[in-house]
Amino acid sequence: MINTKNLYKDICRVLKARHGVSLKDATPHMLAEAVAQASLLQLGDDWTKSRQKLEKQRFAAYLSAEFLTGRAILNNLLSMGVMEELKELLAKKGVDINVLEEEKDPALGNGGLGRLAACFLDSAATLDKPLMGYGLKYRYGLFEQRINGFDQTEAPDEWFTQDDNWTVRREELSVTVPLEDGEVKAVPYDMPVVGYGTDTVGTLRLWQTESPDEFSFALFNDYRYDEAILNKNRAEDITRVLYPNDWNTEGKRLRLKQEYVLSSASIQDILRTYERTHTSYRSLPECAAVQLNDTHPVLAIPELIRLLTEKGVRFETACGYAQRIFAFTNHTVMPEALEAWDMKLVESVSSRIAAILRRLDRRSKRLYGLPLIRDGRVHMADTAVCMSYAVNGVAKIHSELVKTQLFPDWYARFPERFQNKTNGVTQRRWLALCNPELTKLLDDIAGGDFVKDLDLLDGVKPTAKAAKALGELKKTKKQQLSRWLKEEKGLDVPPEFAFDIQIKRLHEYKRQLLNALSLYDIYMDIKEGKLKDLPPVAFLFGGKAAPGYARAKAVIRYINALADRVAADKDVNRRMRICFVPNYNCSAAEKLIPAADFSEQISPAGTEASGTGNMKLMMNGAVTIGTWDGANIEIAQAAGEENEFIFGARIEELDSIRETYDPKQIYESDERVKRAVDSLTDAGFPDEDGALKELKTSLLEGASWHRPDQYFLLKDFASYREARLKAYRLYAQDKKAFDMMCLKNVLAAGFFSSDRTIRQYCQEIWKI
Ligand code: 26Q
Repeated sequence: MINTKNLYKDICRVLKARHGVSLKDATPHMLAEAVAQASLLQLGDDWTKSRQKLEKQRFAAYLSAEFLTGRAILNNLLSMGVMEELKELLAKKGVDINVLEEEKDPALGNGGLGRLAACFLDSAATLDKPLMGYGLKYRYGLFEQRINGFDQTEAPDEWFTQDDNWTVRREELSVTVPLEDGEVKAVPYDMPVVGYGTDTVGTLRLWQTESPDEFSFALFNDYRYDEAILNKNRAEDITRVLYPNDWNTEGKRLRLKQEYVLSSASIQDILRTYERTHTSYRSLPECAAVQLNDTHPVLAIPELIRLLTEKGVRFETACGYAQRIFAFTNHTVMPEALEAWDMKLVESVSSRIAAILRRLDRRSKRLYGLPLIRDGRVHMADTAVCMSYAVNGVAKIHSELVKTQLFPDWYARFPERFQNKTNGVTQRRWLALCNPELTKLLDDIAGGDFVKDLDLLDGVKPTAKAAKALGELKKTKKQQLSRWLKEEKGLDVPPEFAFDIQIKRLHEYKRQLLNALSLYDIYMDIKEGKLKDLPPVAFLFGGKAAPGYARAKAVIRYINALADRVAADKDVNRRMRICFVPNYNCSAAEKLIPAADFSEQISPAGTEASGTGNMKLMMNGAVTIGTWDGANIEIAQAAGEENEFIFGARIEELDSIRETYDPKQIYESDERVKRAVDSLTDAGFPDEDGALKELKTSLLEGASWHRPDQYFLLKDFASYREARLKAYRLYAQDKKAFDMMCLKNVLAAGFFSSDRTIRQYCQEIWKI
């Protein structure tokens, strides 16, 4: 356990040593740095011990191109169990601990998949499970989103120029990664993952690429400076920037290099650990499990085989080991998101890896009758399924789709490999850290340390008194959010409104456009004097569009244009408000989620693998307005269907109408639909490049690559309106009943702790 007074003393010492200032004169920036360094000092022994322990037993490695960790300082203070006492010690010197919120939020991930990886590390450390995270240390994280007029623009996010206080460079553990155009050096930077209420400190190891001979002396002495620089850049380019998931990475050589560096460096590291205590590779599968977070690190499979065969292991033996070491998680059913690399490209990055992939393809055809390479492209998901002992989806419905839609042939051959692991989220960050008010309430009514074990909420009686208290504290969280929106983003959102929130990456399948079109419909109704029984509602959106994704960007334009229209309309703006929160990220989520009354989870059935924002919102007492999709289903089942507002076509129905679906018919016959869809072109919203018009075309005519309205916005439009009106009316007419629904959601959130998910991975996949 960390002693707060010692930590405090170290903070003061670091400030003196590095800046020559005392606590009360430190800038927030100095303080952030000092807290990090003092924490690392205090955690040092525990961290070393945890690592030694991990290396002595069977462990699991979580390979992921993304770890969306969020801010570290306050989270780590919480996990170290020093938050309250340190807060008081600092306050005595006139320092508000909340100045540490100025820490920059490292955006080393796109969204759900990266955040899930971070939640998993937190849970594993808390449960004392030996799990090591392996990722990449991008110099630029996901771009910073700005709103210019109504449109998104992107700015680079250079996260660690100032705030890289938590990684420790481990020069001595550097490895060399062979690439076709020369070797690069991969240097690991370790980040501690502090378990909550335990001495375990896990490790997130992030690789950064550098030139193997930093100055390329030979070239330098030859006065060939530009060549020397070129080499340096060629290496450093690899981990320079995180790719946004626009799924248009066809032919992106640099992305493939990233994936290979992550794979190679991590596997080399794992083998090195193993070799310290073993002389043969026979027991490698008993010592390590390697979880592949989607296909991004799948080159780890041929890389392991390459390294083992180069050490003298027979090819077939190495394949057998791989098939007992690797496990694969799929995170999406979108066909366009399944990675398939051109073999010529692979060849140009690593001819050895290309050769092994071809051999694996022949082996797969021979043994299982199933190819891995088709039309000259290697299918990463097929490779993963072929070479793994376990394959899992991330929610019940999704794991069924993985079997029946994505890999039916593999499922027929290896049914025993296929599993489900419904996602979860860590209640440390997503409850204790972001919502201390609710945490306090639960302390009072649940007792026990549910921050450590969320299942303690299971048997708790939902009383009217607790429901009321929840309603009251939500008011506080809304006031805090409203203030933050004003101060940080310059946005006006009245805190006394109901808050309806949709926060997630912008994507057509997530249907932010359905939400916005439905808001246009509600807006026009209110303007016409209808819907007088609705409470005032603020509709908040947050999310980034991939820079090359024109339609997603058009949706942002439409939302902002509509927001502007509504705010300026005196007939309506006391009844509704629309607000697009720029630069949605982890820290914004921590503000938004505790203030939500309604959680928008409106993907068409069968498209959202799981969702995890839905869980965070539920845990904080929002009710779901959602479709029968992803983890929404399990959320509704856990909290009771009567405590959510479920709408829309189910998957069977969508499957049966897909071929004959005619959205134009709905457009022609439903006046509300027509009015809303026409607003894209006829409401006077600025649309110089015709992007809004193209949205309308995509709904009514389709495009060369898809049917009209491929995500069934018009199909679900009416039932969506009905569900949301019912939800808002309950809020207005029976706040007691509404608060009770919220409370029942909170109390049912135990299952959605990533602690439960990690326990299942440990028992059913990793055997640790
Ligand atoms: C791929 C190739 C090239 C460049 C980028 C990518 C790429 C990067 C990130 C592709 C996909 C992603 C991220 C996917 C993702 O976040 N999926 C979400 O995963 C969550 C955790 O399982 C689920 O809850 C969500 O339903 C799913 O959408």
